[in-house]
Amino acid sequence: MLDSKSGPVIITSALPYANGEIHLGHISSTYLPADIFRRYLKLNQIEVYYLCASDDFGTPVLIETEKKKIKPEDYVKYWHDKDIEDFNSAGIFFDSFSQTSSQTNRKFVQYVFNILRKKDLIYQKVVVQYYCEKDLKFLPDRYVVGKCPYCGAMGQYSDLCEKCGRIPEKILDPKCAICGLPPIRKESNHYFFKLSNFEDVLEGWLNENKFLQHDVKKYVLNWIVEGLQDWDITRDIHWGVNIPVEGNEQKDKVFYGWFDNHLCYISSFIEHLGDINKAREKWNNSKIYHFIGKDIVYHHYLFLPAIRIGIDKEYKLPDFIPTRGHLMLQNNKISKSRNWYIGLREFVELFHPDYLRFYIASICNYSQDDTNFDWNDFEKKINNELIANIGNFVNRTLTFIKKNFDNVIPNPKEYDELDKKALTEMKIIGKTVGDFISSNEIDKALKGILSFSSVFNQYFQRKQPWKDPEQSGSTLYVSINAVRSLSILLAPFVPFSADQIWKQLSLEGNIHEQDWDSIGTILLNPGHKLGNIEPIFKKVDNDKIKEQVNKLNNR
Ligand code: B3M
Ligand code: ZN
Repeated sequence: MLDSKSGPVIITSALPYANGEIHLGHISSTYLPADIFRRYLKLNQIEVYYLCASDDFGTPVLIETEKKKIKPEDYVKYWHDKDIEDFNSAGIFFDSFSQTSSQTNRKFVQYVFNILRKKDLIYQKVVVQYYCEKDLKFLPDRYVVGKCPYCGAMGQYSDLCEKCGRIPEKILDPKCAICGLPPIRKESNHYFFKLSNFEDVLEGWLNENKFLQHDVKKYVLNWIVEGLQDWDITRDIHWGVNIPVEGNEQKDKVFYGWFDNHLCYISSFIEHLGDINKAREKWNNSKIYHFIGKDIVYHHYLFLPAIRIGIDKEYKLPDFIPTRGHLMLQNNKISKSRNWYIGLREFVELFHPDYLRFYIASICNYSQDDTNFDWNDFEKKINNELIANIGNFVNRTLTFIKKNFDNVIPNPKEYDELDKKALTEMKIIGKTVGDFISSNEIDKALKGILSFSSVFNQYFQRKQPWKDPEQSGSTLYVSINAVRSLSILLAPFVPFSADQIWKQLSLEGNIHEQDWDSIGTILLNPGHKLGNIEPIFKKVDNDKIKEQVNKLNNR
């Protein structure tokens, strides 16, 4: 169990490629779960750092900038800045959102490479690569398109078939992605990282670490049994971190994006603290969480730990790698190229960001299983759960006090059995929900909050305060305190609305700086005057939902 005595926590989310907008798939697989966790830790007075960055390198960025005739630096900066804006609009805030192309990261990557090289974990090998004789360049990864050898789909990248999701061993009928001519094969000298040296130590680490998800661990261990291949960590392009080899500028060869991007988790922390020694010490005294989607398990469970072990654990390995499945959209795989996705920005312009957070949290299970965004289910969950359950309890309590007690919390009378039972519920709910958030089960945590709220709706219903308002002091006193508890419980999930409840309660301070432990305590006293009362939530309109479904179907 985490508490303020267990030391700092560092959270990272997979770095988004600086090559397109953030969509709901991203939010569901890593950013929202991580943000909810961060907010919860803050409410528990735990020192927490949420780090992320734009993933600036790689061939897709370069191809786009060549097409658009703009500088890669400008292009990635545009996406970097836009990502921050989009995340913030959904209530997702980072302590640091850097760039893999930052000077700090470049320097750190070269530093790590030099250590690995000294330790003989790097070697050079000549590989045969595609080369375009018209464009005079090597054509790594996405620079080659062709026919997928598995499903026969045309126009697929040499490093990924978007149709069947497989990685072609050798693409058929290859063409240069820039000019369309067939490339030739040409030799190039590359650097390799000896991942194969690490089979035993990785196996040991995976077996020892009891916090990693079992289902993921199982198939990663299987990969080790099948044997790990050394990694080609260089590419023949000019956009990336330069390879620091003495007397050899290597201008046309840079590190592969997957060599440098995960190192940015660490370098962004160094940059954030502004002092490498402090950063190293704090990193090593923290619990480390890397939140990821299931498609980058290989990189995070094998490659990343191997490199950290390779530099003698100068920076400790992750304690947790919360790994989630994909978000489907209306039961179909999200795909940007097929235009089957919903952008984050697009969504928050249509509906309140808390609706998105609530809905995603409610369907976001802590496993490899995919989950599904469905517009009708969204409407149902928001209207029937967030509004008819939570919103109803909050609003009926507040309006009752406004109407019958001139907006002032009444004095309780002697408690009856129902009051006492309700107060007991209040005492235990913080721990129930908190335990679920701690173990990353945000969907279950949210269910706990909903059942708390529905218990209080029933309580209110059974007490029938409207029958004799003058005698209803206890009911309203207990209920209004439950509203306060509810607002803190909700703060990690629907931060904007929780803040609104807090304001209507006319409570002092920032709700996001309250104490989670206070959820079980009666802190609102008789005589306290409430603020301006109005409904927190607005129902989702069915016509608006139909419009969205139609829009998707006509894409
Ligand atoms: N930029 C995005 C992805 O493959 C990739 C993550 C990097 S995390 C170090 O999901
Ligand atoms: Zn070409």
